[in-house]
Amino acid sequence: MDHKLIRTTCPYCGTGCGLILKVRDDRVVETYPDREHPVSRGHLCVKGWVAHEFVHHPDRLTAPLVKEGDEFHEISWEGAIALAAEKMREIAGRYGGDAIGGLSSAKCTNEENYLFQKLIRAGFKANNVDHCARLCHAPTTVGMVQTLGSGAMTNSIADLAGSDCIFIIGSNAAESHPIIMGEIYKAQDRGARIIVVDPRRTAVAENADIHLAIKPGKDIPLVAGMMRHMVDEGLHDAEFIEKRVEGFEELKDFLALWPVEKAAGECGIDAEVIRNVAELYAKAGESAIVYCMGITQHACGSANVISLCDLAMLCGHVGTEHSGVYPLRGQNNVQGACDMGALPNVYHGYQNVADPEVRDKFQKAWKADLDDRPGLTVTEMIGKAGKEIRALYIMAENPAMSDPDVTHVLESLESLDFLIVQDIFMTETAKFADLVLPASSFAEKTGTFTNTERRFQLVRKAVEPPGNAKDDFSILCLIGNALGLDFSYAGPEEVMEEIADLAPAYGGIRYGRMERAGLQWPCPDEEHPGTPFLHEGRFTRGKGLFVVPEYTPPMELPDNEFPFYLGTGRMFAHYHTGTMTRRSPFLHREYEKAYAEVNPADAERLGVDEGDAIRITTRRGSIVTSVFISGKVSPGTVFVPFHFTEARANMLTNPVLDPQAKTPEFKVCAARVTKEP
Ligand SMILES: Nc1nc2c(c(=O)[nH]1)N[C@H]1C(S)=C(S)[C@@H](COP(=O)(O)OP(=O)(O)OC[C@H]3O[C@@H](n4cnc5c(=O)[nH]c(N)nc54)[C@H](O)[C@@H]3O)O[C@H]1N2
Ligand SMILES: Nc1nc2c(c(=O)[nH]1)N[C@H]1C(S)=C(S)[C@@H](COP(=O)(O)OP(=O)(O)OC[C@H]3O[C@@H](n4cnc5c(=O)[nH]c(N)nc54)[C@H](O)[C@@H]3O)O[C@H]1N2
Ligand code: SF4
Ligand SMILES: [Mo]
Repeated sequence: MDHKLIRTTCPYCGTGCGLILKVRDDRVVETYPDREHPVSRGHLCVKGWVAHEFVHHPDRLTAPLVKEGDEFHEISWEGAIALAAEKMREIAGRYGGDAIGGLSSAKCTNEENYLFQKLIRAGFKANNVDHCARLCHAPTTVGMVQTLGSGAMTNSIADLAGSDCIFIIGSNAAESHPIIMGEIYKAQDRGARIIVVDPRRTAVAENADIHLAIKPGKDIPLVAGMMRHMVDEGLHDAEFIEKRVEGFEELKDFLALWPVEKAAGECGIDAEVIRNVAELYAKAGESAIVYCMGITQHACGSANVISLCDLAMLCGHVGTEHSGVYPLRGQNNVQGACDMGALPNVYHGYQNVADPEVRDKFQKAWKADLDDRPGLTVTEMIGKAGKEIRALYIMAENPAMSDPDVTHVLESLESLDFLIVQDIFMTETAKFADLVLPASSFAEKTGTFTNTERRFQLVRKAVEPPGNAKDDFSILCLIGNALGLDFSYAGPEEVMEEIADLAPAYGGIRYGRMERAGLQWPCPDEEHPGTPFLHEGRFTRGKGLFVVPEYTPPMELPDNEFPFYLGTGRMFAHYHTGTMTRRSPFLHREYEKAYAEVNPADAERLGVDEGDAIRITTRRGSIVTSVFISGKVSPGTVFVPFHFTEARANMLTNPVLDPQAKTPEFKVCAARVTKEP
């Protein structure tokens, strides 16, 4: 045979499907599904089937680049590493270690994330390290930790197929998590009721038993109305609450403020419909809640998550095999990047930087002096760039496209004394860099990703990186050593041993145990089989806690000047800032150019046809894009995917943040739409 087959893990979304890469002459020529994979069992979505297509794209970065004037020039790796270390050391010497910020990455492996946060923390005695979870599921961590005690998905993906009722709110799983959607359809085939809450009539909504086309940002009134009806009618699980949850009196006081009719008025859903879905969810044998960015990307994102955890506990629908709360994690390794401490307030395993015992443990293990003050978040580092933050090291993130209000982001990147970008392509962000480091894609590295159900899985190297590119792990070791840290690891497996030794929840995670099906944490020791679902018999925090969700409507609503609701998000064929999927010929053919979904009635009023150019303007900026006439959006609403550089959705978005999680309100702002001549 002139080819080899390599089993690995999909680099796109947090489902973590199993891929088999077919390699010939050091090139990945095809991708197949892995029939024995515990999650995907022989299935892949369209992105997975062509996951190899961007790997050998001619645009791949192949040599380190340094900027001189406005131009990039190739330099040697020795020169690049020395420059990176020297600049960061010089800036830390002049302004203090907390003038250095690091953006780690949910696209990179656990081992790389662990090394990245160790490099920032031990190298500069600062905790300024964060990653794109801030723009995504940070409210999940805040909300779930307060109520249940753990910020992770309570159950496993396969458990969904056995649920009796699935309440999907703010998730377009049919496009964003198609393989998980498959499990939901299996449940529906068994007779489970599927309820969908989404302002858009997505494919998920289309196939549901009931679709609630809620007003954007009004989920708390809806859920409060449902809970009020349950308590009024005695549909709640009094025994479960008595035994396992505290704070019920406070929750009832809050529900007293939300009679069903009032909730209906606020969220735009009929009171009878609210009562009906409350009964379906409460009375079903085992009900699950599935949510995603429609819940978290709001100024009240954390409170939204809290209200969903309250709902699950009120009915005792958590802590069993087919119930639970499912935040669908986005990036391939966003669960892992959080678990590995690529966050400003915790080391890996969610060990608090401010806890003196924890700090002491890491100081000894890392032989370094560490800071006990939490660092800055992504949004704060970008906001303070050029001021408190003088240098940024960005590994595998593209904030020039993915952060809100990008006009300001570009100014921030411009004002830094030194910017290092480590990517596989020359991104919009890398164009601002002083130093660009060419890294490796998933197909060119070894390590682990952790999927949305807390499953550590192996990533296996199939081919060599192009040209002089190096894998992220090696680059981090070189920079770490140049900074005087002892980063002389033999390889990723040795780093996993350090990870396991320093965090109890991962104590039993070892490469040799993950060959077939990976391992789901908590997995405290080498005999432990891993944990498919959490909170059985006891919540991670002991008793569950009903927290009163603080409702705030969206910060910017349509008015005379900006009469449309603008929402942003995703579609099935493209991924985020498009660096990978837009370089995949197959996916590019599916959707070649930027567009905005416009309701037929609005299109007629604006006098535009399919494909016509329109200008969308908000208080932040304006873009020109093309019309996609679609009944998915209601009249008075436009939806813009954020995958397209030529019409950046984030020129438009409102940078207001959820006060607790610091996540931007990507899902709602006010816009004006006009026909372009
Ligand atoms: N094809 C593809 N798949 C992806 C990604 C990708 O870029 N492309 N990205 C991955 C990542 S990182 C993530 S985080 C996930 C995101 O996955 P999703 O969250 O499913 O994707 P979005 O399109 O951002 O938003 C989901 C839905 O929220 C709805 N929504 C907006 N506002 C509200 C509201 O106020 N209330 C309610 N109830 N719903 C609302 C929107 O109409 C939209 O249909 O997808 C992952 N998978
Ligand atoms: N308007 C709007 N904005 C949003 C959202 C929204 O719904 N609406 N969603 C937000 C969400 S949920 C998320 S998660 C963020 C995502 O925001 P980002 O993480 O900034 O977006 P990505 O395009 O995934 O960026 C990943 C980068 O890593 C590079 N890369 C891929 N693999 C590797 C690797 O192995 N090594 C290295 N070194 N580089 C690699 C890619 O080329 C790419 O440049 O966007 C957020 N922004
Ligand atoms: S569902 Fe996600 S992990 Fe699975 S093949 Fe598609 S993009 Fe990859
Ligand atoms: Mo995300």
